[in-house]
Amino acid sequence: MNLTLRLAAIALAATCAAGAANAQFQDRNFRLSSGSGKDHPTGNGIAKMASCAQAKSGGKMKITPYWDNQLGNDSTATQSVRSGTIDLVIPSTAPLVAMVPELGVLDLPFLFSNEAEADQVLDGKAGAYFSAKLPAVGLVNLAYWENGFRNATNSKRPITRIEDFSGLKMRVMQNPVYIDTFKELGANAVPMAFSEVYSALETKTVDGQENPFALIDNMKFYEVQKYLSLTKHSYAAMAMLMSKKVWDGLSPQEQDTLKACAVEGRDEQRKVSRAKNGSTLAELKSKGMQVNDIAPAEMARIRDKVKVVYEHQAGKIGNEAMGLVMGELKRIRGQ
Ligand code: TF8
Repeated sequence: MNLTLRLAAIALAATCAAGAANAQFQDRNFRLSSGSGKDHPTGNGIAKMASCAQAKSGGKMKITPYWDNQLGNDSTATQSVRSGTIDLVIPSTAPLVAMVPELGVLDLPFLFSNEAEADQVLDGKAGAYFSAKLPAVGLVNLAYWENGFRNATNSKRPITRIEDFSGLKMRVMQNPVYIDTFKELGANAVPMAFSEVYSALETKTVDGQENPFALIDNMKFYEVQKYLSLTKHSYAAMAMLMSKKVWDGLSPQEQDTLKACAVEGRDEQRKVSRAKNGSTLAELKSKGMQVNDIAPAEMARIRDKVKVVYEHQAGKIGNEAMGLVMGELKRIRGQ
């Protein structure tokens, strides 16, 4: 075959391959619901995920975020994703225990000592175990993202020891482990959707709440909370969830692209979240919050007091999930 014909054949093959590749991608514009604002590290992650999807699909796969609970809070937006009216949502895993009680193990107080432990548990076989339970409730977990280590804020007093929790009306996520933990600390635990927290703090319906620095800053809680006490009492994960109804209608290439790009977004969001922790805490101080550490002896008393939550909640969580996560932590810690 002469050179011209060979070059034409190569060009034709390349065009067909490109065409076939594009045929694997349809024009999509996925709507994504986020409870945080655009300036939260979740915004960095979603930007990365969206640009990745665009690049890998020849511009066909778009992801459009809706911020600040516009499409509903963690629970209601997740219900909309289950029904297929919204394509994606990134809630904390905590409210998901209503559908998958095993996830409650992730909410146990002081479970993780650092982000590295959280990443290894969530991105390993334990995380896969929880993700495998989600399709049955109409959800596909593309990747675990980070909310972060949670600290307590309130408008009444610094929390320097367990007794300071006594009588505080503390908003908590709608999750039995958080309710139990704050009851054990002596607070009046008030479960409430995230979208209602700012006004509840402003009107003094509740005295305090608990969240990572990034959300305290992003939601401007410093405007209605004087005290930030560095309890670091739990690590909250988020999950990048897609509607199974939508997922099942995608080509294998579209599914692979979404998973790969959700992981790219996860890594970016975790990186930004951790890099900004120090500067965000400084920002909260500069915005008027009185920040206090808790003496090691008092932290030991707090940790000791909430240990019983593990026993209280083990029945709902189940031995399989408890055993899996505790076993993973023992392995990671070389115990
Ligand atoms: C909470 C959670 C939520 C997050 C997300 C930003 O306290 O931390 O804020 O899951 O909506 O409810």
